[in-house]
Amino acid sequence: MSATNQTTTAGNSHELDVASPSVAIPLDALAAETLRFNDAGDFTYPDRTQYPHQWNWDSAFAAIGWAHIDPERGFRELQTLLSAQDTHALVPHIIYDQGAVTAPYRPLASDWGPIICPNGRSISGITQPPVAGIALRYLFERDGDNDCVRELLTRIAGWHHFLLTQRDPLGMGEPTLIHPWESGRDNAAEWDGPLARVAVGPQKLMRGDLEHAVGEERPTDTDYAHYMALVEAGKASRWNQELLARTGPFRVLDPGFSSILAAACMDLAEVATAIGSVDIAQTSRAQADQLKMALAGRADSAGIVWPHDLSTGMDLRELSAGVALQALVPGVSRKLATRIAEIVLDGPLASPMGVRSLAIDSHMLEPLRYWRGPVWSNVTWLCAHGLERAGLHDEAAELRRRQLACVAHSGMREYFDPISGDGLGAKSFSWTAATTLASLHTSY
Ligand code: 2M8
Repeated sequence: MSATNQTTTAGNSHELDVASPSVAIPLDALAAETLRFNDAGDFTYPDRTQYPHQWNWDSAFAAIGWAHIDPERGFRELQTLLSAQDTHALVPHIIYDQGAVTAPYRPLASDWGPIICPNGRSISGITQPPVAGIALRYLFERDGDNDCVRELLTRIAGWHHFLLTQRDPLGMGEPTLIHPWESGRDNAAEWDGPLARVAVGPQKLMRGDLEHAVGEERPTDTDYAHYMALVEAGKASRWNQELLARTGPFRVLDPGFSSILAAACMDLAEVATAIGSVDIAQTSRAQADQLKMALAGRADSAGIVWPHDLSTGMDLRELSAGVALQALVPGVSRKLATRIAEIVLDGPLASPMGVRSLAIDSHMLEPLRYWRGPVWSNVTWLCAHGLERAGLHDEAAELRRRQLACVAHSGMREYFDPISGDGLGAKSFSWTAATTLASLHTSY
């Protein structure tokens, strides 16, 4: 650990570069400062240098963080995100910031083709884990009078409907993901097989990420060639979402994404009930039930649901963070929640720093490479959130303790070495800060 990264007690004091590297500040102040540092006014950059646009699930986590500093600002974050909804009701994974002045992020807005959302901003053609519904309830419980709740509710309900209709042409009961980026866990080991079958064209590979990050900690050139081939395929179809989900080159079910969606549907139902929006409450509750049944219907004998390749009909049996996120499914059985708690606290996904992105005994494990080894604060927080809701309070508290110990050790980094806890990737990362605030202020 470098001298500027030295910490004292977990949750108390820390030294980390946000603006000035040598100033020790308390963890909650550091987290708040990190969000403010990345604040673009109406949305929060994941990290203003490396990711100079608005990302979907990053914004939802940021809103959860803003709930502890400035709930009004949190609602505005969700409004900015949801106002970028396209004509399908898809909420895009990236909303480009025309004013971004740093080195160009790739893919460029133009790489997606001429897709512009109704409010004139350039967007990507794919989506990301629908954490926004979880964030809306989180904010609502802290500032229920906000005028924009009803509109946000309607927009998120529209997005969930899109995911469970156009993105489920085969009637699986879960959305089909058409790009690994949609899972948010870009280079997760489970996507290697389906990705390898995607034909790669002759396009010249342009990467912006390596200007900011070490190659060993990022997806490989081969990954990127496939990612860009999928962007080309989507563009060629004019982002025909139903067609891509039915016959596209990459089609998977992700228990992580589906479980987040199930939790978001139930959270939406709670908010809708509270404000008397009966139709959305009923529909959202039914969607949460549908997802729960669909997941249970393809569980193995221990109740674990695996990622699934719709092109081959085969499960992708990699024990990853996506599998652990099943803790979020509303009404998850005590038995399954306990099994997941064992896996993330003592088993193959356990680390003193939180939840590993890939099992310690996987032959694909690369402890420093992005989503195939390191610990991520947002995943650890989501798992704790699910276990808490499932009634496993001690286990949830232990996960939060590890999450906070990790950031106390290394600051608001993007991801962390699962053994040493040393920080990796971007240095001032918004969702690390946001989920730190959420865990510091937890009172269930
Ligand atoms: C990472 O993904 C982007 C592509 O969307 C990238 O690597 O450039 C992922 O960690 C994703 O989950 C996250 O939303 C995004 C911005 O933080 O970065």
